[in-house]
Amino acid sequence: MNPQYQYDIFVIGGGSGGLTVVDEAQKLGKRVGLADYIKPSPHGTQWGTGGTCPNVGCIPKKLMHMTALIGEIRHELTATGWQGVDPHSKHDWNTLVNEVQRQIKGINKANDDWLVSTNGITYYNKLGKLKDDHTIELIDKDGQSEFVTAEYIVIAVGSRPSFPTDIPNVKLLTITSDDLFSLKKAPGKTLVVGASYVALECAGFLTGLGYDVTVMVRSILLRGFDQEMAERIGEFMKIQGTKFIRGTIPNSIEDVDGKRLVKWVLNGQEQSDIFDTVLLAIGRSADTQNLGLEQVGVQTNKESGKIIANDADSTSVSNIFAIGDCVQGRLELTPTAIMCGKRLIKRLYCNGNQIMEYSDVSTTVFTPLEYGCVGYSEDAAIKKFGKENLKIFTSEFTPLFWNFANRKGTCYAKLIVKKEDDIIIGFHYLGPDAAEVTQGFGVVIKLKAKKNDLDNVVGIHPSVAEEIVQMQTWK
Ligand code: FAD
Ligand code: NA7
Repeated sequence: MNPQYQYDIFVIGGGSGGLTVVDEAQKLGKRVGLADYIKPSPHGTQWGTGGTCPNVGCIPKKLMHMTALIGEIRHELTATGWQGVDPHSKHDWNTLVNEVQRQIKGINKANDDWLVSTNGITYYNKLGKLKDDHTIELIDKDGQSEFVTAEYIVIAVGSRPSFPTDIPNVKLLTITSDDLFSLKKAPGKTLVVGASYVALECAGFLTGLGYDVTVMVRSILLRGFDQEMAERIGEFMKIQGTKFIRGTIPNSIEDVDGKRLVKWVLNGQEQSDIFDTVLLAIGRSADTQNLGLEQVGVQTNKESGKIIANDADSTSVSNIFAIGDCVQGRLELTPTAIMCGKRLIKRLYCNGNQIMEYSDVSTTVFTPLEYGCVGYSEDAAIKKFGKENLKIFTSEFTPLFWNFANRKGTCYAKLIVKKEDDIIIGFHYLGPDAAEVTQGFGVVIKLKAKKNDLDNVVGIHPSVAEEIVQMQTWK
């Protein structure tokens, strides 16, 4: 303990990464300070403790996705003799929002209780700003400031939805994921702008809940993901009723009697349509403005505003660290922010030497047909190793229970294997319960398993995951 400072470690931002740092440090008896403050969205949406994941990210997203999947099962219920189920029954948005918000409030309360009752943690519901390399200014909602000092400072301020700069009033004419999960009025006919993770997930569950949904795609679906899988996701979403406009972006968005008139140009022709809601999901920017970074000498990427940190999470100022979504080049995922925070504390206080590894991280896109993957995409593997040096195994299949109500579409799995040593470097699965299936195979890939190892595994029958240990056909 360095008596020169009030805190051994002070964390700015109480999301997935920041709360982990706080927890790990307090368990070691450190004097820990935390500032967490939520700036409202342009529509005034605000939320409680825990950061993006439980309030406006993973948790409400997954709850709404699950709700859409439950709706899909109405058809199987009817087909298998369950009485009193109407496969065409309508969904009530407000009931869902209330339930989602009830669950979120439960998480907020657990966080609040823990923050105020745990010895060693001092929690400030205030905006943090660096004053010098050991001093943080804390500003409350009325603009009143106080100053605290710390030996180490960890910045974990996350990211917020981006907005286009060339559409007047865009922030008030559109909503983002910051507003969607607590939206008071059903979204109705919705245009989703963007074609990545958040856009496709939201479009998928809104379609599943019965809304008329169009996705406006600037270029490709799911940049950075395996493109064959991405196109298959798009095809499945189309079968479910989501519409796609590809190769354009909105030119203008106007208010017409409370609705949104959106205009765009496609193949040289101006087109337009009226929507009840425009949901922007065009990426996220680091929440680093007004953090005093420049003044203290913490370097950022000029374009993204994200903080530049090395493998050991150290910024250009040696006692200031940065973790999670606000760091340039990191995967924007909750479990990576959490593991990064754990390892940082181990290195700072427990002679740990493990840095966070971002390769071979399993992830799942919760589109109506879920997509889980780990390792190389086919495109990236070909670029790195050459097509002639790879074996790409694929399997197209239909889950047994889909036959009850003749669900349309197919599932698909892919393994990318190096010919040289038979090691599996890419796993891709598009089908039910992708997160559950992929988590296990994530371990397999991390341990550098060979295709031959999978060939020697006895499958579980009947299951969808058995498809993966039975793949014999390669492209
Ligand atoms: P955050 O969780 O964003 O926390 C940062 C905190 O710092 C916030 O509370 C913020 O208000 C606060 N803050 C900001 N500036 C200041 C300041 N100056 N002073 C004080 N406090 C400040 N990840 C997954 O792994 N799985 C998913 O399924 C998934 N789904 C997602 C769905 C959506 C719609 C979104 C938006 C994200 C999703 N993510 C998902 C990503 C995941 O939520 C983030 O990667 C994760 O929350 C990042 O954690 P963090 O600690 O870096 O930041
Ligand atoms: P991403 O993954 O950064 O994707 C942004 C998407 O928005 C992508 O499809 C972009 O198309 C598109 N985009 C970007 N700018 C525009 C404009 N101006 N107009 C229209 N479309 C645009 O962001 P997400 O929000 O999906 O996800 C961020 C993270 O949050 C993700 O990693 C999850 O962990 C949670 P492009 O391919 O660049 O043409």
